[in-house]
Amino acid sequence: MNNKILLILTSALFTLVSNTNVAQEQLVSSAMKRYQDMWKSKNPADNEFYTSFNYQKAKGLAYEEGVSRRDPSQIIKVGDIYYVYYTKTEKGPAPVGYKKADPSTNTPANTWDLASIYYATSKDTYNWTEQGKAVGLGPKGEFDDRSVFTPGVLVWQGKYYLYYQAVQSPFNQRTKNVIAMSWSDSPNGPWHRHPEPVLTPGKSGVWQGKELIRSKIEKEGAFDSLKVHDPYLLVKNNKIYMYYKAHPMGLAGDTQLSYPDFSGGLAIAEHPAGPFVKSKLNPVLNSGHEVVLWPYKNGIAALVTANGPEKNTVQWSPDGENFEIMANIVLPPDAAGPYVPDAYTNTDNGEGITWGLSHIAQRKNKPWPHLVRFEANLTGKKTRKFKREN
Ligand code: AAL
Repeated sequence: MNNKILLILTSALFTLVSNTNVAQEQLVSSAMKRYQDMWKSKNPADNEFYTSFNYQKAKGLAYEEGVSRRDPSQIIKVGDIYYVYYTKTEKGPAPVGYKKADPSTNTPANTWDLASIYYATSKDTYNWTEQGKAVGLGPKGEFDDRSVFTPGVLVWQGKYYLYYQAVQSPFNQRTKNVIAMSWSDSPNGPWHRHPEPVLTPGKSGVWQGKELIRSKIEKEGAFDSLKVHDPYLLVKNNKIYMYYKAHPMGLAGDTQLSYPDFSGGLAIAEHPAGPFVKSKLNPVLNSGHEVVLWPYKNGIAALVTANGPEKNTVQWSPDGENFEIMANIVLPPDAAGPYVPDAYTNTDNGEGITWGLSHIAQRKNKPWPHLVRFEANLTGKKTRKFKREN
């Protein structure tokens, strides 16, 4: 082989090899690019924000015909006793929807209408004893005369605070609700009703027409112009952080809205009675349903479920206001109330969560919501006992 041929062959080989390299570089799918660039931990099992969920019966709070038990609060531990607060309706007729729920017939519109807040205790976290009513309806004509439900609990300077949704009659699709509060010296009550709401919906939009339909608006309002739901309390920066679920007037599916149908708001106070000042960055979560958060390391983690483009994710934020998706999860608990050991300790090294109670919403053959126990591992510590991969 003369030198010229050798040169041609070598350069052809070089071109082939470099073209193959270029081709290989280009042959990266979007999924692989995300895998390489985005996922800090490539194996879900090594991602501290990833968990699967196990479910067990919550004895004493399980299915009961005619009775709705739902939306458990975070669980607190006082001495060696665990406490949970939740929405309960007394044994009665099945819900009939907003249109037929005439206040004079005492027929509920849904499984959280005409409800009160009850509480239960447990020593072993599996067997629960319902202790009775914590907070009932307010006087007729007041902001809480129709239903009080979805409690969140706060322990602050030796006192106990329950925050909850309160609805005044009549209850229909356009009813705006408030967040109310009652306090006590003991987790067992008696509870003292704070005379005014502590949080109200944001700047109003303008409804269209007189028909009581939530989707019809002429002008949109704030992200929380219709509902402030599911208060959830943590202590950060020595302040009371109240997260809540928000709905705007109108529905994003029907109108061009600037805000999601379901989002998460934050309001911060220095005292349990407020004033609660809404974050300028609201909404701080663009998806989710019942709001579930816990201190984790030097920030706050959130379980985002059920609704919105980022449903079924665990998110984390260093400041409690700017959340990022950290893991995708499946079969998360509905309306979880986790046991958060350091919810109110102002920690900057949050330890995470391992269990709690959640609800099973109404099903066709089992129309009454009830509570179940769940387990997770969102502590960053791997255990052999708990499987972290599905
Ligand atoms: C819940 C909460 C609110 C809703 C309904 C009862 O889980 O998000 O309270 O209104 O569902």
